[in-house]
Amino acid sequence: MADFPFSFTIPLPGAVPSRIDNHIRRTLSSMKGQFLDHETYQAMLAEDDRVIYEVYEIQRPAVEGELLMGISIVHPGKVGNEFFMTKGHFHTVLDTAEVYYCLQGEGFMVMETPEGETCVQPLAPGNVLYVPPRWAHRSVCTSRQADLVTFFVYPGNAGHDYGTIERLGFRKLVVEGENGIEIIDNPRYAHE
Ligand code: PAN
Ligand code: ZN
Repeated sequence: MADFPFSFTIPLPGAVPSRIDNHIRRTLSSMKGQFLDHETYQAMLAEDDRVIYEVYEIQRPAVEGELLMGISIVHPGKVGNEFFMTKGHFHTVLDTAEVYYCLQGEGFMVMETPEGETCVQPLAPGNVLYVPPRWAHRSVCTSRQADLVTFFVYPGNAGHDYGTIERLGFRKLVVEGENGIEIIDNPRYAHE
């Protein structure tokens, strides 16, 4: 029997969807090794295991033909000079794409391919970002006060490979430099 169509709303501001099947909260402790400044990371963690980002998932079967949707909310903040961000991942099925639609806040999507191409695109309300197949992606909130809120859609069979990024890091980082927001080469990037 075919599934029945459904709809839900994403009221703004706030963007907490009217339908939520799963709510994920990622805290500082789940980001071990991801931020450049390990010392500041440890010091912050000793004080408080704060929530860095949240995801509201609308669940569908994780199979080809389905589309998985949800809302991603990255909170404002920094570890040292580096802005709060998602863990980031490649899709396990590398040849799967994703669409992000920015609803609130400001930031960047940091992307790279396994071959080492990089691309960092700004996110602001109204921006639609197409992440092509093969590109790892991480969202970064650069606002001082506002959450970075995006709506995403990706193929049901995509899967998430977090291990590659946990091992290597991303080649580019988004930091607060002397002259404002800067995109820098990751000095800790671990070439394989
Ligand atoms: C998004 C991300 C979400 C959280 O749904 O999963 O923004 O980021 P991490 O998965 O890197 O923790 C997506 O890209 N799904 O494929
Ligand atoms: Zn993805």
